[in-house]
Amino acid sequence: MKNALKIAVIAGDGIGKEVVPEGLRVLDAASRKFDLRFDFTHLDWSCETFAKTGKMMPPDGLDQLRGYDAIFLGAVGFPGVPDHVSLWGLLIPIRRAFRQFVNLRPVRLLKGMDTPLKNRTAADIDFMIVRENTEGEYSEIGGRLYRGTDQEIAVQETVFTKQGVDRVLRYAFDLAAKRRKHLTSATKSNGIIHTMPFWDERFAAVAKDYPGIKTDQYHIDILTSHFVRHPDWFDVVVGSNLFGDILSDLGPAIAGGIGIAPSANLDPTRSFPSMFEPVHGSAPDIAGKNIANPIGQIWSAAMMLDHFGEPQAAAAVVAAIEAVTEGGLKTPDLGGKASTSEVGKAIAAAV
Ligand code: GGG
Repeated sequence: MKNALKIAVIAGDGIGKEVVPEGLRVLDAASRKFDLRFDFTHLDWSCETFAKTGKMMPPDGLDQLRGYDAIFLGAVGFPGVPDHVSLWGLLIPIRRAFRQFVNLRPVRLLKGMDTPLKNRTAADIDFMIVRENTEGEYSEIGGRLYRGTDQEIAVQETVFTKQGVDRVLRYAFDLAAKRRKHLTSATKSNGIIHTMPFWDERFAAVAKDYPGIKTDQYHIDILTSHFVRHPDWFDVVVGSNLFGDILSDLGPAIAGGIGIAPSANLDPTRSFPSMFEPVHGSAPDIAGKNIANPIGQIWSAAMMLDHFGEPQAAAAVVAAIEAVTEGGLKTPDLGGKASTSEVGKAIAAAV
């Protein structure tokens, strides 16, 4: 038997509390099948905690997380706590403190899933979005002046560093090298006059080290159109923090919806724990009804298994998801009637 992998579990808010147990159920099934051991520690860090303590996590929260092999997170945000408070109080500090500079978000039309795009099949929709995850447009630099007056000013600085841009570009090129050898860059260097031309310059410079990779770049506006009209053009797509965030909601929308979308916040150097979470948020409108789709969370668990060096277990979980969707057991967001726990149990059984 292998050593236990220590996983910090933060279910968070809203449907996070419903989909995380299904992710854990499937991880338990995978551990039995593949002789793995997981040691889960549940951390009750959420908007509820904020309401009680004024903080999303304890002051030593990041130090507590440092010793884990990974973090398995559900969703963050709930009415009553402003979204920027909940995000900057939990998710973003974790990504930054643990240098999770890659947010990897697969877009793939799984078996049994419908795409809203006419005449498209699984062969057309299979790409990876690499989102820069620690700088860019998500920056604390800026401020507000003259609040509440007619002269009120809000300023927000975007930060691109050579080190930060190059490392995420290199990750994307390396990933493309293992796939279909094609990398697309999301830019907006016509309108954003300083940071985006810099991003393009670095993309061209790093590309010189990867002569075997075909490259192209599109302004973000037309790129969104191409995702819909030509999803088959893409293999790996790399974008800044904001562009990657937007593209990775659009991508899943063509592959069955945001409820199935997984993500991995990776520190590729493995100096710190990486974090695995569905792309979706806490969805307060459907929270507490046992109808949320657990697939995004379960697929994120598969990405965590991959990160742990267990590709067979990861593939088995994805195959189990596909067996269940192909069998027609689906939550209401996919047009079905199944509950969150029914889908989770079926996927665990299929593993
Ligand atoms: N699954 C985590 C979650 O709640 N995400 C919602 C969200 O708004 N995330 C923002 C981000 O990924 O930057």
